[in-house]
Amino acid sequence: MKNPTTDLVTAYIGLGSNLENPVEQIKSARTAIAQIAGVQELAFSSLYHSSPMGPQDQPDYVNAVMCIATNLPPIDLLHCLQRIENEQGRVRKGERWGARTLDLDMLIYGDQIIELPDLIVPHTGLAERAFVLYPLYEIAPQLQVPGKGDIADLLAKCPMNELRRLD
Ligand code: A4P
Ligand code: MG
Repeated sequence: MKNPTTDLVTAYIGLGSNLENPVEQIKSARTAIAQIAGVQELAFSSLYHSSPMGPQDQPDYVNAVMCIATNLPPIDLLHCLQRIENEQGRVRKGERWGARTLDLDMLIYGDQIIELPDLIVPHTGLAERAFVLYPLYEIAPQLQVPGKGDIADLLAKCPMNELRRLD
């Protein structure tokens, strides 16, 4: 029988910020995610500088990807991520893909494909976004993305364009 308190799933979180000191926003979010009850950090990518996808009249982004082990169900994990976004001053102005202090996307949750009204996993657009694929590949080069295939194959089809690694 399954024991929900001990069954750990490997999940990947995409972090993005382009307001109010993005590097510090990403570092604070990393700490906050690692402190969620039921979450353990397994790996964290380099930070990447990226041009905005969407409206161009906004600052460039800092992006990263974190790998965690968790026993939280996916919806509970999403709510924890949204709480951290709010605590770090995320304001939703209704503009699609607008500037934000912090965006936390659940990229992958184990081998699950989830299609709920409030949660799509793997995250929409994951396979086409350089600012997701390159940091993800850095920490999980063997990853099979559920429903989409080998990360190395996805990366090979996605030009790096203006993405660059910080540090
Ligand atoms: N939602 C559904 N699935 C998920 C998931 N897997 N993870 C829902 C997180 N949330 C998920 O999100 C809108 C709704 O998506 C939520 O209510 C949640 O239930 P949001 O954070 O309120 O709004 P958003 O992030 O503006 O919307 P969206 O469409 O998710 O945008 P993206 O895809 O997150 O893109 N450019 C660069 N260079 N780097 C970036 O990181 N990010 C975005 C936002 C735009 N341009 C960017 C970047
Ligand atoms: Mg988002």
